[in-house]
Amino acid sequence: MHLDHSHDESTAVSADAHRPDGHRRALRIGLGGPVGSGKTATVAALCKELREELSLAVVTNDIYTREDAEFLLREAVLPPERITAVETGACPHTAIRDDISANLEAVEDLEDEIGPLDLILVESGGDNLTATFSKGLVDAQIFVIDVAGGDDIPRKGGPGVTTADLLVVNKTDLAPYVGSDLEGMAADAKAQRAELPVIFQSLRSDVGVGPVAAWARAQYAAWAASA
Ligand SMILES: Nc1nc2c(ncn2[C@@H]2O[C@H](COP(=O)(O)OP(=O)(O)OP(=O)(O)O)[C@@H](O)[C@H]2O)c(=O)[nH]1
Ligand SMILES: [Mg+2]
Repeated sequence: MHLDHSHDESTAVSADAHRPDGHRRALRIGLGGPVGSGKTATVAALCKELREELSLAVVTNDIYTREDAEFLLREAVLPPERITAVETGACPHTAIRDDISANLEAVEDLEDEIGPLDLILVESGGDNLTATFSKGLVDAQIFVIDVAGGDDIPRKGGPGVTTADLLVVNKTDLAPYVGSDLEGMAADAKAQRAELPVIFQSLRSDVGVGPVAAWARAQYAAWAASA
C-alpha cells in the first residue's frame, strides 16, 4: 500500500544554502527512527535508485561502531569516499539535534573532498520516538518506523511521527505475520500528520524504495529551483 497525501514539496531551507565559494551546497535529508526500522536499508536502496542521476553522499551515525557505514561499503551502494561514519559515543539524538558539530563537519568535509554534491543522506543512530534532527543540520527529514514495531506507533505520536517531512512505515511484507493493521496505521498517521505525506514501504517488494525515491527527487528539484 502506498499512501502519499498531497504535500507542499518545498523544503525548509535551514542553514546557509551556499558554500563559501558561492556554489549551492547539497540538499541534506535526515533519516531517523527506532532501532532496526530499516533506515540503513532505505539509505542503501535510495543510493542504488538515485546514484545515476544525482551526486550522492551518506553520513551514518552509530553510538559505538561504524556498522551502518560498513554495511553500505560492503553493499557498494556508493564509492567508499562518499560514505562517512560519525561515532556519536552517546545518545544518537544528541549528535543530530543538540551538538551537531561532528555531523556538520562530516557533511562539509564530504563536499570539500568530493566536490559539488546534490544530495547528502544523514542516517541517525536508532533511537526512540522523540528523536528529530536539528534544522541546522538537515533541510528535510524522514522518520522510518516499521510495522513489526507495533501498529500503535502512529497513534502514539511523538515529534518524529507528527512532524517529519515524510513518514515511512516500513516492512509492510511482515504485517500478516505480526498481525499489524495497516489501514488502522494509515488512519492514525493521517490523524497525527494531516497533510504531511506517509509512504507504506516494503523493501522486499518489487515497488521497493521507488515512492520514497520519488519524494526525495521532488525535494531535490524544489531545492535546486530555490537555492
Ligand atoms: N522484511 C523486511 N525486512 C526489512 C525491510 N527493510 C529492512 N529490513 C531488515 O530489517 C533489519 C534492520 O534493517 P536496518 O536497515 O539495519 O535498520 P536500521 O533502522 O538502520 O537499524 P539501526 O541503524 O540499528 O537503528 C535488516 O535485517 C533489514 O534487512 C523490509 O522492508 N522488509
Ligand atoms: Mg542503521
